[in-house]
Amino acid sequence: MPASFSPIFDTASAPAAAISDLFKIVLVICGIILLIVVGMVGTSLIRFRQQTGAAEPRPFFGNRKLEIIWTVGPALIVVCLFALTARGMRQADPPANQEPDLIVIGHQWWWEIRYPPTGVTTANEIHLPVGRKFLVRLESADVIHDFWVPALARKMQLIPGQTNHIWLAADAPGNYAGECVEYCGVQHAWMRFFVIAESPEDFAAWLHNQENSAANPATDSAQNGLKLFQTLTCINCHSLRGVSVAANAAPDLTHLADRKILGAGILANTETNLFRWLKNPQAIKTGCFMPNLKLTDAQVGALTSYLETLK
Ligand code: HEC
Ligand SMILES: [Cu+2]
Repeated sequence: MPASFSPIFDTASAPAAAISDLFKIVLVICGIILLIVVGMVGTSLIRFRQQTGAAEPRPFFGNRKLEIIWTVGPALIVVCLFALTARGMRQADPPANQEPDLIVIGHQWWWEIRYPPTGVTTANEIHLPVGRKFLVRLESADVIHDFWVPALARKMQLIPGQTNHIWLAADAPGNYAGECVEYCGVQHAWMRFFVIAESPEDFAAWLHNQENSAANPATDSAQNGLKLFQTLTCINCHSLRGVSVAANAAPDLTHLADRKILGAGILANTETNLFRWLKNPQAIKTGCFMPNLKLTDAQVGALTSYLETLK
């Protein structure tokens, strides 16, 4: 896989840093409170334990000084945490009613990624220019999913019939791992994606290439593959811009060979793995919504050689 899972301590954007700071501060405050409570309980246990022959200890009620301390102290802590939370929310929540730079649609069990002004559609891989804040609109095609790139942004649910928004930005180039964090069915664990943050020039070049229609098949085998693609029901589910448009029931394959992963992270996108996937996706991602089409090795070979040309 292109990158390892980023813990939330290793952030690369202002909103993620604000959330991470809040988490660390809460952790420290709670740690201190835990030590105080455990320390006092421990001390009481030892100091006031039963002494042989001693009388019952004298109970006492009320202590204004202590009561003020334990009321005002926690109230101040809560006010500080509230302020830090408000700061985190302001950093992480974009204004409503603005045109999004990016639309992410959750499907069982993959991510549809759209760049609205351009018509570019891809899957399981978000490209992002370093240093720019992208407004992301989140939608769901079926059940509730949850979008999370720990190093870059807050978590946000994708809810059927509703749109949610977040900021997505990266301060440094890199591959940032993301995943679905709301149980959404049998292959929830394999609903992963990557945010690829790159220089504005590289991003522009990538986007420009994505705007192209699917490459024309150059070899006989690829030509044969395209024919099979059009006759073996693939086109009912998958779009190939320039060839045919489906209802987005499945990942857009126009530039499949340019992507790093297959099946939302379950396989690296290599020729061998693509062959294995087409031969029987159910053996690889059991329960996913691509059926085993029981293709022959020759058919799979031709399809693979065609799809491998879709850079
Ligand atoms: C009934 C709909 C359906 C049909 C028909 C179908 N697929 Fe799929 N395909 C899917 C779905 C859904 C996925 C995503 C699976 C997942 O990751 O959970 C997928 C995934 C893929 C992927 C991996 C894409 C990626 O970015 O991860 C490839 C490649 C692919 N299909 C090729 C084909 C080819 C070639 C055919 C025809 C032989 C075909 N599919 C027929 C629904 C379909
Ligand atoms: Cu999920």
